[in-house]
Amino acid sequence: MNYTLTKLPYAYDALEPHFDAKTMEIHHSKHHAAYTDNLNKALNSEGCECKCECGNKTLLEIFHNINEYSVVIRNNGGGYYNHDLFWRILSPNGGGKPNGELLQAIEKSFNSFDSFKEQFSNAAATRFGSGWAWLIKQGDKLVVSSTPNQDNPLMAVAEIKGIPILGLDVWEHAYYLKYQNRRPEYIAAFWNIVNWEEVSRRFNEA
Ligand code: MN3
Repeated sequence: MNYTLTKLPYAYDALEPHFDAKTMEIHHSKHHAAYTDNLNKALNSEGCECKCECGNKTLLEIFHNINEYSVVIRNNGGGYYNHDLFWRILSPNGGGKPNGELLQAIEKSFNSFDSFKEQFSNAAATRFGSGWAWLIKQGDKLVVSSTPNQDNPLMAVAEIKGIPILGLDVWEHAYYLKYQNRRPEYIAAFWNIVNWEEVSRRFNEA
């Protein structure tokens, strides 16, 4: 089994001025590419021999039993999956608010779209060091959470588990070239390029 680097559905400079082209290029062609290669190498070398036969399992099954796998598979499997989600929930035509069932679910779980945004932004700003902020589906409910490193809410080790429908990478590699230490500015810029159509699709599928 081999995972393939996600093809971006837009050009590297398409998310300017919010996410700059150079950061997008390095983030996708270097960071995401490395997670992809290292995941494939780990699955091919340790996967087939290990007791859990991880080489034959899907990433979701691996995440569900992540304690049985190596740290290399945890970090690179998460890195592969998280960035694949991240690129898809961004769009040069994004921003604004979701509508329909997703908006209703957000309002039901957080009282208002603005209080959801505030809670998510706060989770992203206060995640210490490297990690991700998430909007996840837990049954009928939507919940905001964050995870360290390349962990995600699908992993058995996550403090708060659920199906991620929106994620924000808060590793410094995601923003340092343009925003340096100003993570809150990067988070504020993110809202201008969220692809709510894709988030709604994931919400309906979850
Ligand atoms: Mn990243």
